Amino acid sequence: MAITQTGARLSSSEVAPEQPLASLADDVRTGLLSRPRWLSPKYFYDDRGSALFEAICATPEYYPSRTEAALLEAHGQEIIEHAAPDHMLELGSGSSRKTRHLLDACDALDKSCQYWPFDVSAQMMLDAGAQLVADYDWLAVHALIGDYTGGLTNVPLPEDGRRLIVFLGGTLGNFEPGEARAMLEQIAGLMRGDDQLLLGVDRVKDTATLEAAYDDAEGVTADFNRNVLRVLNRELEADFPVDDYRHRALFDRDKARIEMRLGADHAHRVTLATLGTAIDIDAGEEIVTEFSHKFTPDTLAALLESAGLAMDRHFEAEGGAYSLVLARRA
Ligand code: AVJ
Repeated sequence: MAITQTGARLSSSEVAPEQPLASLADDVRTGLLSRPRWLSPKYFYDDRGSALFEAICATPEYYPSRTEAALLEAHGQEIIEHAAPDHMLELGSGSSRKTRHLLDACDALDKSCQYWPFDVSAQMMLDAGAQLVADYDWLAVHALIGDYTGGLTNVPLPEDGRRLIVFLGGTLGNFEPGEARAMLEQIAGLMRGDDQLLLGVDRVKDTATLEAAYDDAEGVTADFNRNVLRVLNRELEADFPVDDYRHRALFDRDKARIEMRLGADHAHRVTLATLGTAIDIDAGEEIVTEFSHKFTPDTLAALLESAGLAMDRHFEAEGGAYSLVLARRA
């Protein structure tokens, strides 16, 4: 595996998936020909989508990101004292903005460690990594470029040293229950005796608060949602009439999840030139674009247990609005 040394304490390498990942074309063919039609939320995140997500985090309605950041700031030292990591592997690290609370805690406790961000967006990781090694003179950053949903067995963590696996942002919530369990089992596979998982998940709460968080008044989330159609128009030479699509976010209390959908009021045909196919969308028909599962303390503990993990610490936001947990191998 080729390691690119970008600076004394900054390197990057590609992590191959365990098995070939479905391509955009494969996923779209499968999803759009299904009923109900669906598209994978991972295709939201081109540069425009990533910028829109950052803007969502700044809306008054979308509380998860800032609530999690406040928990990390409040409990950072306790987390680092408990986990005492030599290596911190973060799945879906993005801008690593929230990770700084953990690195600040390492700094305050004079506990150095090595940081292994794992993300598809190489440039964002390298830019963030360069800033991190500049700001923390004891830190080494090894950027891992790849899609962590492709499996973790090729992650090149050294055998020695305690590991803290960091999985924040409520992203586990985007996985359907079976997939979430499989993802946690993959993570458990990287954990030995003293290793820990730091997991951030959103909590079940009143429907109005949840639906507002996924349908802000300014319309940023609506734009973020429609962005997946722009990605398909660009990448698959499709001709979705993007602005004709209406955004909807519904909380399904039985399934404890937010469902984001896109629907057009008029019937129309969409050609996907790259796939050599066309689909006829009925008036009012909706495409499911994201699930965001919410947890209770019980459903969270049950999910962890099903993956061979046990909760060590549970940091809850006021009113149980958000959960940050430290878990070990059971
Ligand atoms: C970054 C995936 C956790 O599901 O809450 C934000 C993405 N979707 N607004 C989430 C998202 C709509 C977010 N995650």
